[in-house]
Amino acid sequence: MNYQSNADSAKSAGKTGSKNNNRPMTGNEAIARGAWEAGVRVGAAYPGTPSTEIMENLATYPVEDVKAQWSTNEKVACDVAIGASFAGARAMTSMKHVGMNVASDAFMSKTYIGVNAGLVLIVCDDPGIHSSQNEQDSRYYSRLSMMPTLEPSDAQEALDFTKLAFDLSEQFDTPVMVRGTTRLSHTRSAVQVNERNDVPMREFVENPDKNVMIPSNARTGHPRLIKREEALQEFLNSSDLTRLEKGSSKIGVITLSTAYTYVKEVLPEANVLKLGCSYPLPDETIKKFADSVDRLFIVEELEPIIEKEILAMGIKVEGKEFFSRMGEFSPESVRDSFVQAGVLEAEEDAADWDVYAPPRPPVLCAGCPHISSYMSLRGLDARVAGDIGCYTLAAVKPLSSIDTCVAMGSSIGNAIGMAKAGGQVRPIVATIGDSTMLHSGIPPLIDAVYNNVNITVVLLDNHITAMTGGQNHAATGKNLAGEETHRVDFAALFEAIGVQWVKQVDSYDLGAMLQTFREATEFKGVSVVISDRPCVLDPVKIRGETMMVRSENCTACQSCMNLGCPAIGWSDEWYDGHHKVEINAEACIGCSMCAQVCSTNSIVSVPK
Ligand SMILES: Cc1ncc(C[n+]2csc(CCOP(=O)(O)OP(=O)(O)O)c2C)c(N)n1
Repeated sequence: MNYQSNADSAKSAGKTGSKNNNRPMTGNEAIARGAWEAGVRVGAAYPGTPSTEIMENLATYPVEDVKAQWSTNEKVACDVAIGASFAGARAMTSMKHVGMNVASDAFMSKTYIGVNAGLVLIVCDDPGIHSSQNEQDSRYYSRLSMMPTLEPSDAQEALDFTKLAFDLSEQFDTPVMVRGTTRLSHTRSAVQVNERNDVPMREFVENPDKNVMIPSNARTGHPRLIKREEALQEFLNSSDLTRLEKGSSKIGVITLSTAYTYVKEVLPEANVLKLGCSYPLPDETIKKFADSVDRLFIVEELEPIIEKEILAMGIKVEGKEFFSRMGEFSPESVRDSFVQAGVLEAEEDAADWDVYAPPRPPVLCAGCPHISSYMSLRGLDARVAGDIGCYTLAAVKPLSSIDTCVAMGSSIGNAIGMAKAGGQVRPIVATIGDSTMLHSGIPPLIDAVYNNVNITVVLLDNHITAMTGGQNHAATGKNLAGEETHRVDFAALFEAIGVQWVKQVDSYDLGAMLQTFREATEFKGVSVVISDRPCVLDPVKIRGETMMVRSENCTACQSCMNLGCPAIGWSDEWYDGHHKVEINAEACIGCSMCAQVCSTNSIVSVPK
């Protein structure tokens, strides 16, 4: 099958515009483009690095072509795409790797059902853990759900494979996964674009035996899955998705994804079998390739998934004994591994690439409203179950005020468990951001009320999904397109759940915060404090009066340093053997929290 065939039947001009159809695109932009060219009509996602820009980009295409939306979490997004496919529209959902865990309940059954219109699930893994809570390899989900998985190696393939995924989905009656990684998502390269293939809507197919997953139907669905795997394997053995690049027969390398580009750079002469699909595997092609080389390697990032499957075919292959199971590959690391394997000679003056940028600790922004919440919790000596968002940075110095953080939405459940376990002398507090609360904080909050535990929940409401770059959510009053929509009223929601004690407080008022936390933790039952201030970056750019230090008054007590505000630094002046402090006027946003904690009233607004 030629995976560029969609271009031939393109109809509408849409965003193509100029005659030169080459343009620089990141992998994420190319995925959105590929989906649009494939005639996708509905897209839904929850943000997560490195996948976020896929849905943001899809939303830039004409709304008459495609309706793109933020959903409250990945499971909802996946269900929205599934619903659209049932209704006859080509549909897509995108997520980061841990989003797969959230969505998995839906797609684990959907693979049994199959599709009506094409259904594509994009997942972006994060080898090297640049911005995640773990390094899981989503290809295990391909096996678990038996969902065919395409793995592009550059932005051009990101576009082509996404388009192809819709065709395969309909041809083989299955959702199809396209798996990328951080490097693919965020690397820009030239991409040939084409016009949209406005694939017509299909009729809704009334077929409860196939579409309703009750046990009797699931029992017939399972053998369908196994047959489909065989059919896909047959297809892949003759498809140009599996590409042989002939070279010396001494070394054969099976590789895929961005690892392929590193192999080509490091071993340009090698015999390479490039896989476009990592599940199922083109078994016959692999066997023939293995027979044609003296020594066979598999170069795959993260887990030895393909390696084990090749070994299970009875083929001798070398892999993870030389190529790490952890972290992100690079041309340098792949070269080093081939040196270790004795394939390449070590280069004496190999590189100057052990020149690294000095490490910089992650910090919250100057004036970040999360700072005061954690300062106040420190004042209370609370046991803090944290969650995932910008505020997780309060776990590190100087705030050092989060005790645990597991996964999105875990904080409240973890706090319930701590309370149920007993033996805790400190007040038990769960801290959770507004986007995370909507994502997966509501069911555990209901659980807390239902099971009548003594915990305090602090909703860190900065009115945005800050961690992933400032996306709207159901409590911002705006949708993905930036249009006005209903805004969830948190206080009303908590009261409806049955929380008896709810108070909102301005995050910049440290005294009020501390007092409110004290009252909340003294309450017997579930209490919720809404710490309320918009993020300093979004949606409103806050700027109060810039602060300065009256150096003559500063006694270098360091109280302001406890905020961890990046606008505050050491000055060249000293008091009693300690550095005094100064404020960088460019970075200061005038939140005044430093003035509130200053023990000598040395911090004041810059006189006008
Ligand atoms: C299951 C899952 N989905 C998505 C993400 C990516 N992510 C991390 S935190 C976060 C939301 C942060 O927003 P919020 O809770 O409002 O806190 P803020 O960053 O604004 O302080 C997202 C989307 C993730 N880590 N895990």
